[in-house]
This record gives sequence, C-alpha cells and structure tokens, in this order.
Amino acid sequence: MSTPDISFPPAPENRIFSGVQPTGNLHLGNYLGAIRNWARLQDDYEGIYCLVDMHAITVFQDPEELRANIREATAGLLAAGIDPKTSIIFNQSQVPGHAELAWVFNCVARMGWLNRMTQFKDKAGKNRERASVGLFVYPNLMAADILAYRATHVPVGEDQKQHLELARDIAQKFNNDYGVDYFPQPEPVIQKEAARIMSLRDGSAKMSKSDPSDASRINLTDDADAIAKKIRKARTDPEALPGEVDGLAERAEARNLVGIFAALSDSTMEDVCKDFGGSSFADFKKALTELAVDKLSPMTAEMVRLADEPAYVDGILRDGGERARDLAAPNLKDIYNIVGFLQP
Ligand code: AQP
Repeated sequence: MSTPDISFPPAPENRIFSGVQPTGNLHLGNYLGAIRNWARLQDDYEGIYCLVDMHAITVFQDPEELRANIREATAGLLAAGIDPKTSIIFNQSQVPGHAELAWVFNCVARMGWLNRMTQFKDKAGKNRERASVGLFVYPNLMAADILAYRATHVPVGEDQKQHLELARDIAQKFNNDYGVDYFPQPEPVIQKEAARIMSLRDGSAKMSKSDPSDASRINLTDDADAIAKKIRKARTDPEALPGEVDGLAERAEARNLVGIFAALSDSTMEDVCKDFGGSSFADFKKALTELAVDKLSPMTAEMVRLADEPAYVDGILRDGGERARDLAAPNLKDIYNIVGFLQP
C-alpha cells in the first residue's frame, strides 16, 4: 500500500474533548467525576464539551424527553462554570463528522476488541441479543467524538478508561493501516479523588442516571431538603469512621461517603479520616450534608434559572455546533482522502 500523497496540518497540542449523555438526572458522579473537572481545565486547554445525544439513543429515548434533557444537561454544564465563550458546548448530532468518522472506525475496530468492553456487558446484561447494535459499537462512536477533533486529552471518569484505551487502539491501527501519522494518541485526564462515585444505596454499583432508585444518587437539580434526606438515608455500616483510609477497606458505602466529602472539599480521603476518625456516621452525615448543600445549591439555582431560558440555551448550542463543525469538517476531508474516498 502506498502512503497517500497528501499533507495535513499538525494535530493541535492541548485540545480536550469530553461528553456526557443527555439522559436526564445529571448527578453528583457526573459532576465530581467529569463536569467539574471540565470547568477547571478550560483555562489550560481548548475545551470541546459535548452533549452526546447520538450515544443516548443507543437505549431508546422518548424524543420530547431527549430534547428537554439536552437543554437541562447544557444548563448543568453552564452552571458548573463552563464558559461557552472560551469552550465549545454543543450537542453531538449537530456535527455530521461524528457519525461519518464512526463508520470509518466501525471498519477499523475489530469485533474482538468490542467484545471485551465491560460497559456493553453491564448495560446489555443478560439480554445481549436484544441490545441495540449501536450500544455494541458505542466505543467506536466515542473514538470518533474525540478523534474528529484530533483531541489530545480526554477527561473521563474511571469507568470510561477502557473506552479511551480502545480509542487509542483505533487511532494507532488507523495510522498503521494507512501509513500515516494523522491521529494523536489521546491521553486520559483522571483525577484521583472522585474518580468513581458509587450509589448511595449500594457501594458496589456506580452512581448512575439510569438507576431506577432516585435515592441512589444526588441529582444536580435536587434541593437542600432532598440532598439532606438522601444523605441521611445513605447506606453505611454501624462502625464509627476510621482515623486512617486503610480502615475503609471492605467498607464500600463508608468509603464512598468519605470519597464524596474529600472531593467536595477539595481535600483527600486521608485528611477526611484524620478530621472525622472516631465520629459516628450520624455526625459525619450532618457535616457532609452541610458541605454538599453549600457546594451544590448555587449550581442548582442556576440550573433552575436556565430552565426558564430555553432560547438562550439553544443559542449556546447553535453557536457551539457551528464552531465544532468548523473544526471537524476539514479533518473529515483529510480522513476521507487518507482512506481513499474520491472527493470530486
Ligand atoms: N458514578 C460516577 N462517578 C464518577 N464519574 C462518573 N461519570 C458517570 N458516572 C460517574 C462520568 O460522567 C461522564 C459522563 O457520563 P455519561 O453520562 O456519558 O455516561 P455514563 O458513564 O454511562 O453515566 P451514567 O450516569 O451511568 O449514565 P447512564 O445511567 O445513562 O449509563 C463520564 O466521563 C463518566 O465517566
């Protein structure tokens, strides 16, 4: 195979891409594990932040609810401090390059690679035969989301690490197959604390939008009373808090609450154990409630305000969509050329 006789601009140096599914119930895990970090990174990186509506429909979504959830999630990103002038905020379906590149990647990725994805196994459950094909190839679309912009960094939660590794494998295989050095190897940006927030009802399951129990998560739209009630009812064990993190081994629920406290207070689990070692969970939960309400209520208030401003939110998405299309379109042209698609 001959190397294509075309030149292309170098990949950007500090470009971040990340996304969240607009499937309703944006929660504390999404915030601490992802969105808060996006807002913090926007000064050092060119941020492209996406409401991944095409990923959302891998599981059926009611169209009216999906539209409302896209607006609500956009409000969540804005309320968390992402500046739409500095960063790009848009919904995925506005940029055809995502779907176009995903098709190319469907032809690059191997069945064996996708068969190993644990999230598909978790989400498809026992009913694998009835899962959508989209759910199976979800990681290829995620690779396309990142690489359509030749993004260099991806802030993801711990749970998305395997998908990011797949995106790196796809980038590498594409470059090898076509004899080019086109795609960068996107690097994860993972924070230590809050990498994975677990359900308040079950320390072995991650906090998730689709958990049928609302008590399992703190939604970003929950008011102070709801937050207090959920923390009060959060599962723990009868023992007091340990003075050292090692004392949290085998105590998944306790560990989760300590992790949430550490993340919300920008400290470490070690420090939280030092401060609260010997306290009962009843006392610790009071302190956690105070902290959570203090940190989350300004965001909730802003989300409530933006819920009354749909035209403003739509304007942000429209502007972001245009800017994202302008970045992706020339890359897709390069990619189609590399692949050998005749573009007369
Ligand atoms: N529990 C979590 N702890 C830390 N980070 C989390 N993220 C999600 N849950 C947690 C991070 O949030 C970003 C956006 O996630 P997503 O909505 O695109 O997909 P998801 O991981 O499938 O989230 P959910 O809440 O579990 O949604 P459903 O129930 O719809 O599947 C990602 O960076 C993710 O790591």
